[in-house]
Amino acid sequence: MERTYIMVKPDGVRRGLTGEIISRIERKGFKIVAMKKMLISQQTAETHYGEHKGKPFFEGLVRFITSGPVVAMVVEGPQAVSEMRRLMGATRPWEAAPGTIRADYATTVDENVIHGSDSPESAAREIGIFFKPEEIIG
Ligand code: IDP
Repeated sequence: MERTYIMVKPDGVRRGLTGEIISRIERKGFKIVAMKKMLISQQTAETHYGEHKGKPFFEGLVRFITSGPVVAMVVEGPQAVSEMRRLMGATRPWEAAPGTIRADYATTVDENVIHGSDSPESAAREIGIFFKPEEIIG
């Protein structure tokens, strides 16, 4: 069993796609072991996206992810990290495989609906940023 950090980004929440995304995760057979709607602070956004600091899109990315509520989740299942990346599709929606969340619901790289950890190490780090251990109910 593996856990990954998944987040419906502000564009997904604004567009009413939260239910659709939860539904896809559940239909796949994965378990949502923690979930909350929240506003991300500037500081948390900069920590979460720390690896992109200094890149030209960093400031815009932080502004976007703090622009409205997100729905943060911990998703559990076999190979959850790589399988959720596969369900999400590529970062650039026009490169995402048909039938993936980003291919079906996004058109631009800066507003691409969903975040998912890219490795088990990132997952552990990101889950720790957004959830207290007691908020995770297995
Ligand atoms: P990921 O979300 O698929 O893991 P990352 O490369 O980790 O992709 O980038 C994090 C987020 O930063 C992306 O989801 C996207 O919203 C944003 N991003 C990445 N590259 C660009 C870019 O070239 N322009 C604008 N935003 C970008």
